[in-house]
Amino acid sequence: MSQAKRLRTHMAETGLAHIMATHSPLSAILAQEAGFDGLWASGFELSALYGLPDMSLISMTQHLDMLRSIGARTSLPIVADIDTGYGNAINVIHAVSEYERAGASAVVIEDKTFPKVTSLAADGRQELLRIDEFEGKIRAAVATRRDPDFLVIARTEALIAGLGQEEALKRSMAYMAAGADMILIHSKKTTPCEIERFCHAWRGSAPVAIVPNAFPELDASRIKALGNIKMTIYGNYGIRAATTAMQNTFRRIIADGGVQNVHKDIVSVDEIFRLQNMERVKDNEKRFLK
Ligand code: SPV
Ligand code: MG
Repeated sequence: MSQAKRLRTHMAETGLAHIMATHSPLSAILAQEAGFDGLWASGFELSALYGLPDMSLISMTQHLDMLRSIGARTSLPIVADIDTGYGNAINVIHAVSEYERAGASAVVIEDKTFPKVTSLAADGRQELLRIDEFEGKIRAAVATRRDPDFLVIARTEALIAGLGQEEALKRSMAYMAAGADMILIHSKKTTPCEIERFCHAWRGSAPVAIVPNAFPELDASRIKALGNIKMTIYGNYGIRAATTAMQNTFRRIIADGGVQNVHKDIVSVDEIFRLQNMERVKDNEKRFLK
């Protein structure tokens, strides 16, 4: 069974896939060990890893390299955040074929113009494509995938752009008709009201995906109660958690004048060895080094 099929089956059987954002193979290993159903190859997280804003500055090659490295060390389905698809429908054809070959189980393509601006920025420049142009990008993605279970997820930024619910519903319906398997609806309101309203009004047969970054109170039980959300993506929690841990540790080392206090509060080197699979290296040394 392909990873994509596994992801579809999981959503059908459990009603909700919990997808954790990753920016590195290590963060992906930790997400898998924690019990998530899949991994989000997040543009925001990878941009932040490079110390850059999430504004189409990271190249497709950089993102693909990271996705391949993540896939090499984990066995969960990967949902690739391909932003605007790196250009027009022709670029989408190239991107989908590369991401599927690299091991992704799904792509999320958003209906913003290239270069995009991160969705959650206050007063961000949020320009949307014409609906028919984005429909072409969705049709191109669907026509390109080789595995019929590979998910093409259309993300509308209509609410992010302040265009309102009617525009979000109209766009979502058009993208579903163009062949999208799911609709990702995003909002930067600090309460889930916009998302809940959208879900109540959504009449399409395509299930919904969300990224509850700005409204963390929308937990799994509240999501399931809405009925049509089948995927929740924890969009920037990995990089924020890593940043919190490093900020605290690094500041303490400076404040304490050494590592004498922090070393008790961080994982041991043995734990890193475990995550690096050093045991296998030891076995191989015994087998092959003479
Ligand atoms: C990402 O994680 O890159 C996303 C989610 O697209 S958000 O940053 O909330 O737009
Ligand atoms: Mg993104």
